[in-house]
Amino acid sequence: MNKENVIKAYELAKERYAAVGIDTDAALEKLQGLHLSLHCWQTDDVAGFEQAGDLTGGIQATGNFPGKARNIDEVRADILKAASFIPGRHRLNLHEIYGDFGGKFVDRDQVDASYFESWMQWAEENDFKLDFNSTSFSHSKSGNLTLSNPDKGIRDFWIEHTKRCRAIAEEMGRRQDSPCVMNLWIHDGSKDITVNRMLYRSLLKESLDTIFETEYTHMKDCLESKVFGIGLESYTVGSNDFYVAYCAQKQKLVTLDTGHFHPTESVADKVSSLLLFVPELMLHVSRPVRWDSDHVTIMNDDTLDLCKEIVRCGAMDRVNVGLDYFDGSINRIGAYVIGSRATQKCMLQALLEPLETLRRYEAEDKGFERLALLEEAKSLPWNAVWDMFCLRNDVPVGETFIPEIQKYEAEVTSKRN
Ligand code: RNT
Ligand code: ZN
Repeated sequence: MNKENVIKAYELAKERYAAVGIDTDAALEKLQGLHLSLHCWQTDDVAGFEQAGDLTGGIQATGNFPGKARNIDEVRADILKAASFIPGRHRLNLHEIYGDFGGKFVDRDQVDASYFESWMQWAEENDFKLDFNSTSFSHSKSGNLTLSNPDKGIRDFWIEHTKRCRAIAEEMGRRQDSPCVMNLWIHDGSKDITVNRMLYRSLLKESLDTIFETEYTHMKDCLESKVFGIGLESYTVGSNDFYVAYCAQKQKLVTLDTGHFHPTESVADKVSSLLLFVPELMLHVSRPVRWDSDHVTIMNDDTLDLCKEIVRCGAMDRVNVGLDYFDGSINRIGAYVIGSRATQKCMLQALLEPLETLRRYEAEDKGFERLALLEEAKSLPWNAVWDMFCLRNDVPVGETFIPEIQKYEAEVTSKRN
């Protein structure tokens, strides 16, 4: 990509945006402050390093594109490779099953921060902040119910696991001098009609109350709902209503996974409502397609609307933006980069919106003018601003990352078996 042309195009775009009252340099600075939480599980289809077993718990990765990461070194190498094509500095979102267990089996109720020591060091060396997730799936005690299981033994096992995960997150947050956001998603649900909706939900509430007894200062808890899981289609214990109410009452963060709602439901619309009642949000930006909630994020209306709402609410500092998709059918590092850059592109467009003028039109009841500017804003030269962002961050501009990823595939990932 010709550097001079990128700069020239940016100067023109800057002028064009100034005409609608937008300072592109200010927008770029704000975009620089967006630190995506990259989901480590995109590197290996949510396999982790605990033991070789099937992915269970209502989630599934399809596709068998060769070259997925097989161990901790490969996961780390792939993350660094992906990050080298994503402008800006980012966070890494770890799942408990990605601990450094040194080849031995460490059960989930035995895990502690020592198994994440090497991750914390790695993160520091590579300028990543860590986020964390407890893991309820892919375990012999996962079944259909974990924290809401009527069997006290099983419930206590998962309570212990989750408590330990919070302690790990606290340690990560303390060490990195930035709160570690810990997400709790459990798959608990039922394939067919249940006559015990209240029982399981009251057990989940009780388990959560126990888990949250310890107050921490370096970590933040967030809770993720889901509309249904694969094989658990009729009932989800941790539904949207359940967690929205719980988080509002306990002042916890709500996680919005964009793949976890009814197809016509707007996730963007939830931002302003929730932020009036809960301290912050965590996002799992994804792309639902039919039954799958985890296709690679792209720059579509859903993601654009979501980013616009965050900016319109003035809430960039109250929304933690993470990604959550796993597509095993294409180059995984490429997928990582596509979704990350798409999310950033959407946020950039949100930051370039001529909001002041739009709001003035609205206040003056000028409906035509508002709609006209919204429409025209769609074709303002945001892409030139995006290219400049890539250039300034020293990452490939435009599609030039494609051959780079092909090269890594030829030299590294295709050699894995
Ligand atoms: C599953 C949830 C959850 C998982 C990760 C692996 O539907 O979205 O966030 O994707 O915890
Ligand atoms: Zn998710």
